[in-house]
Parts: sequence; C-alpha cells; structure tokens
Amino acid sequence: MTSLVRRIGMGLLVCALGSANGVAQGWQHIGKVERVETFKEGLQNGVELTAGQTKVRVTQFYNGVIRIRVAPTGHFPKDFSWALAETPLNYISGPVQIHDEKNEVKMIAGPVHVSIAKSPLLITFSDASGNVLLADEPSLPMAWDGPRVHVWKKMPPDENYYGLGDKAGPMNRRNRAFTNWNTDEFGWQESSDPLYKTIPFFIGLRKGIAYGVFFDNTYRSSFDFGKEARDYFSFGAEGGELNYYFIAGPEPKKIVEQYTAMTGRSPLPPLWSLGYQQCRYSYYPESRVREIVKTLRDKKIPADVIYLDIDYQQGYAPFTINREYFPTFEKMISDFRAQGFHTILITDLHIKKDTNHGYVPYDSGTKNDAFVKNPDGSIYVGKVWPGDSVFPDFTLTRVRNWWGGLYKDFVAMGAAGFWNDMNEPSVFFRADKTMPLGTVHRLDDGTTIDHRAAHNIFGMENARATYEGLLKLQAGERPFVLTRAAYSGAQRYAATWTGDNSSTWNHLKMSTPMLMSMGISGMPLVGDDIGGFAGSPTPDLLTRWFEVGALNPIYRDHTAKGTADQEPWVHGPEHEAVRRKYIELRYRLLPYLYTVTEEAARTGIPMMRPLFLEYPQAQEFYGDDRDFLLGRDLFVAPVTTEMVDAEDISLPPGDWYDFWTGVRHAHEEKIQLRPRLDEMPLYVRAGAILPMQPVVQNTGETPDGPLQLHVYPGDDCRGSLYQDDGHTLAYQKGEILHINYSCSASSSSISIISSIESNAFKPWWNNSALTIYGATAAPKEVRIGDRAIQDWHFDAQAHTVTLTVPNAAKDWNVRVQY
Ligand code: MIG
Repeated sequence: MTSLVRRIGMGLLVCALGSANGVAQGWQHIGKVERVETFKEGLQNGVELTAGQTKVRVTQFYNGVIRIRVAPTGHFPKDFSWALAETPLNYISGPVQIHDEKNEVKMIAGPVHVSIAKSPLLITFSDASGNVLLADEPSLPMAWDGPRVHVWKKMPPDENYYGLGDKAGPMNRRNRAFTNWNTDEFGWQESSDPLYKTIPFFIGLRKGIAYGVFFDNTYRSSFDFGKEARDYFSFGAEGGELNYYFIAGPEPKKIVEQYTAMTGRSPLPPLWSLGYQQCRYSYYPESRVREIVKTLRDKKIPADVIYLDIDYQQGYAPFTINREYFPTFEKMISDFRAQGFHTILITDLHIKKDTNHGYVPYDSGTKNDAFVKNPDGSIYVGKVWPGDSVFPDFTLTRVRNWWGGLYKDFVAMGAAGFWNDMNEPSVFFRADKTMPLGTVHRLDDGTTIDHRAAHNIFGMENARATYEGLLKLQAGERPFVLTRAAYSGAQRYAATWTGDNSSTWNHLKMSTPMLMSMGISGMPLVGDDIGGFAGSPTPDLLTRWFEVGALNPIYRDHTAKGTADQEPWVHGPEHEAVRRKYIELRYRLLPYLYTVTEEAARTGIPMMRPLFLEYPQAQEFYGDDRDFLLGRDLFVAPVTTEMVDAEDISLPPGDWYDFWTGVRHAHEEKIQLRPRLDEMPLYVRAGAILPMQPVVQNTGETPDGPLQLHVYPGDDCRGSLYQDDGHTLAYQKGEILHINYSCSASSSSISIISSIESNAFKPWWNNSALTIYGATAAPKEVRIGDRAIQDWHFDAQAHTVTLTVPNAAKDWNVRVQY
C-alpha cells in the first residue's frame, strides 16, 4: 500500500497526457526525476536516474552508442543478452561528461549529446552541433503496464525507417506497424506479419542524416512507425526489459557497422556456398537426385550445391536416412563431391518421439534430459513432420553441445552443409502454430524462462548449436548453416532465406526490398526461393528470377511439393540459355562477389545494398525498392514485371557504364529501356575496378585463364581483390591474398596501380587480363612499369583497350597514353 501511494505521489504522471485516442490506457508513464547519480559498470559509464520507484540508466555502451535501461520497480535484472556477441568488437568507450542542471541532465558521450528532461523524464539524443536526432514524445514518456514496456518517439514528417529484418512490403517502414514473433508463414503475402525472424533494429533516415535503434528484447515486440499517429512512432514488448540502444551515425553505413559490432558479423562462408544451389521439396529417390546433378553437369549449367529436403529421412525423423529411397546414400554424397557438388541436408529440430527403437537422437536426448518441458515438469510433445515430437532445450549450453554432436555421422559421410528449417519453432495443429507460451526453457544458471521469452531466440540457438557443433566436427572447414528463424545476432551462425514465398511477379518484386532489409539488419547472407516456393512460375517469371538471383547473396532455386519442375532447363532451350547466361555471370563475378562477402564478414556492410546505404544524400532513392547495389560498384535494376511498359532507370550519383555494352552514362541521363528477356539492366560505377574470372562449372574447378580486371575510369577509381583457399579457417591466420587497385585518368592517359596488401595465399592465376573501358582512340603507348609493350589491343567498337600483365599477383603499374 505505501509503495503504491509513493508511486502515485512521486513517480507517476497520469497517462491522460495527450492520449486522446486512448492508446495510452493502462500505461504507467515515468514521472519526475528525483535523484541523479553517476553510474559505472564494466566499460559502461553514465547516469542512473530515480523517479519514484523507477530507475533509469543511461550509459555509453560504445563510442557513439548509448544504452537506455529502465527498471520500473527499481530492480534491474541480471545484465544478459542473447543478441550481443560474446566479445563485442570495437569496445571502446570514451569519457563521459555529466552536467546535472536544474531541469535537465546533460550527458556528453563522444559524438552523442543526451539531454534528459527531469519532469517528466524525457530523453533527447542530438549530435555535437545540437541537431536533434531522436527524442521522446513529450506527451508520452516511457511507460509500462504490468509486464509490458513501451517507448514513444517524436516522428518528424520527413523521416524514413528501415530495417526489422524480413518484413514484407516496402523497405521504408513508415506508416505501417509490425509485430515480431517468429512465425511459420507458408505462402506469406505483402501484408503478412509477423514472419520468420525477429530483428528489433531499425535505422531512421532524414535528409542524409541517420541514427539507429536496437531494442534488445526477445519477447513479442511491436514497432509502429506512424500507423497509429501522425507525429510519433513507438516500440515496445509484451514482457522483458525496456532496454534499447541509440546508435549514432550520421552515415547509415556507420550504423550497420556499429550494430554488427555489437551483435556480431557473419563469418566468411565457404566459397562453394556462393555458387548456384539446386533444391526442391523433395528430390527423391536417389536416382532422381543423381539425375538432377548429372543434368546440371551435362547441360553445362554451373552449380555447387544440391539439397536434400525432408523426404530423404525415415519417417521424417531428423538424422535418419530412408534406405529404401537412398540405397547408397554415402556413396551418392561422395560421388557428388567428385563432381564438385556439395550436399546440404535438412535437419529439422523436432526430434521424433520414438521410444525403444534405438533412435539415437530421441534416446540420447532423453538420457541427457535435453528436451523442453511443460510447466508440470513433463516433456513437451508437439506434432510436426515426424508426428509426436520433442524439442531440444537450445537455451542450455549442454543441450546445444549434444545437438551439435548429432551431426557426426553426416559430417563423416561428407555432407557439406545443413539446413535448419521449422525452428520458429513451428508446431502443427495449433492455432498459434508454435508451442504453448507456458512451456519451460532452462538456462545455464539453473533458472528458467517461459516460451514468451524464449520463442524468438529458439531458432537462433538451434542454428548456433548446429554451427558450433560443425566447427568442432569439421576440423578446420567453414560450417555452412541455413536457418529460417532468427533473432538479432543469428548472422554469427547462419545464412538465411525468406521462407515460403510464392511463384508470382509480385513476389519477385518483393524479394529485393526484403533481402536488402535483411542485409542492413545485420544478416548479409540471404536469398529467396528462386522461382517461388508455393505454386509454379510462368517461363518468363522463372527466367527473370534467375536473372536477379544471380546477383543476390545466396542463389538457390527451390519449390514446394507438388509444384511443376523448376530447374533451369524446364521451359525449353531458349529459357535454359538465358538462365545459364546469368548463372555463368554469377560465376564470372565470383572474385568480386567473394571480395564483397569478405568485406561483409569484416565490417558488417552487406553485399546487397539499398541505394541509401551508399548515397544517403540522394533522397530520390529513399523509396527505391526495385534497384540495389551489389557491393559498391554494381548497380542492378532487375526486371520484376511482365513488361507491358518500358522501364525507367535512374542511375545513382556519378557516372555509370552499362555492363553489357560498355557505354558510359551520366547520372542525369534518363534511361528508358524495354529489356529483352535475356537482358537485366546492370551498370558499373565509373571508377570501379571489377575483378572477374573465366566461367567454371563449380567453384572447385580451377578457372582456365587469367584473372580479369575490368577498369571503368571515373572518379574515386579503385577496386580490390580478396582471395583465400575458400573453405578452411586458414584465412583467420592471415593466409590470404588481398590486393588494392586504383586508377587515375586524364584526358590523354590512364594509369592503373596494383598494390599488394597481403600475399600469403597463392591464387589460381598468374596473369591479369586488363580491359580498360572508355577508350576513344588507339593508345600511343602502353607501359607496364617502365617497359613499353606492344601486345595490347584496341577495340574501336567496344571502346576498350585490353592487355595482359604477367605474374600479376604483386605490385605493378600500367600506363596507357592516348
Ligand atoms: O512444412 O521441408 O520453408 O523450404 O521445403 C514445410 C519442407 C517445411 C518449409 C520450408 C521449405 C521446405 C519445407 N518446409
């Protein structure tokens, strides 16, 4: 009683404030700050504010990252996060200045100025020049209602919001509201929400200035970017801590770097996983899988991966093999290896409840007390593919270790990667499609959490268990895990895809913004089901999908059971030829793609980039959902309609060369195209040096010919090349080749420089073949170093000069005098 009175008396502003629409009913908003103390914990420095019973901590987490934690009853729970990397990168915290003034507390933390008004407590983040970046909505201070927590922020009329992972529809989230609750959403559509992943992180962008917010809360959470109100947006959760991070930019790239420094980055994947991947639900029996692999090779359609979906298993029980369908399973995998194919096996997390049959996963799991329990202590049983199933308690380290060990036999057979599906977790015959909210999940410290808290991290911990198991079992080989569900940080363990899309033009169109959104949300290794999962694509639709997919991070053709065949050769030789052309394009671009992938692993900047990531000042691209950049230098304008009208293409700032014709275009040019079925508009930045290679049938094949360097003269002319053995962890010990290229051009000459950063790996090539674009006349002289050479070639039609630099994995310079 006394405490209630005290709260009403001092800590509480009644919620009628500005909430005419009734939204704030039931919320207890934070009130007046009565005490201000400096606070320090580990490297976090800042203030602790007391308002009634409530305590609020505002600390510098990193340089440029401010953390807000609220304890409504004054007791902060143990500081723990599933999202944060165990050793967050760039953990540098600078000094913090705190000024406790009459009406506000000012905190200066590196580039961020935080002002905390005292009555009521309202937080405003600004930059060093005083520009407000993010401010609490004055009429709605932070609040809670039982276990629920919520924050409201002012919403400037011209602010745009991006992120939240795999949400469908426009990439700019403004004017819409979203829920995060990992959901198996077969046949999702544009307005479906929630989907498979929970990434409670977004970027606010306004007139070229950006900031980020990461709300690290695993409960069902919600983000409303102006659906409810015109002048504020809000986020909150149904439980858990009010704990969020403000991430200063001002560049969007800086925010993605910071967010991934906190939540971790994708480790470098094996090179083969960047090859073309062939899948369907399901290839069986063995003879059919062999036929698919053989057809790809016979038809000279490059490919690196073949998947086995759930029908290879006995009664859909994970870690079993249906020997009737797959009489020589082990030999099949090794035969595929010999042909340059990596086999990826699906291994869902639901373990068949199969007692007394010698089914090892169930028996050993039972013995190890590895399964999720009901509140009464019995083991939770749900129906999924195998029928009655039990669910590993992935929140326990010992269970993750046990799960990881289950891969031993498949790894020994030579399976190269694993697919963790259904890990939202999906449970059949239940309206909520998942396990009951009261289900108990155990933690290492002996405490438990219920499914409300564990649901959104379940899939990530499943992928983590798989990844960590493979790290141990595969002796120095890079793991490859594909997960469907995720929480912030899942990029540390797995690649992902967009779940069960459909074979429609609209789905092809929705794919690009969704993949870009995943990328800026920390998960760069993403793809969608090429051709669509539900239904069957028309021939043109499938061909267009193969075109854009060639420049997506993961390139996997997949379709549901009972749909038409969807391999590249269906629909006849003309379509097959176009699809092969784009699959080959991907293989030709591998040196560039791999270099950009390494950059993503090192910096968090995704391979597939929305225009605003590279050009935050160019506001005309803030709503561009169709186009994307692959790395910094390729601009892709995919065809995602049946082409009734011509396509308008707006090039990003600077000049761009048409990849196909070599013609240079200025940014201002209005390009209108009616691309033939075999044409996907693709441009290269003037100033790019693009490394490419000859076509191979798989990434294990040594390319026949030199490294190809395509030089597109222009401003800020540079490129780079990263190579390593492509599959082991030796790169972590520095066994890499890293070369930086640059060029400078005048009206009468161009020079190109190769400068070695690291040459501790010997590549497949000795020579580099240079193609220099934009040449209008035959050169007067071409030099490599101080030696003039004669064996160059000028192509007057293509406007190119070509020449070969011998033994080119070293420092050199080439000068062309026109
Ligand atoms: O209930 O394993 O999203 O890619 O082919 C369906 C069968 C289960 C859903 C996945 C899909 C996969 C399918 N799975």
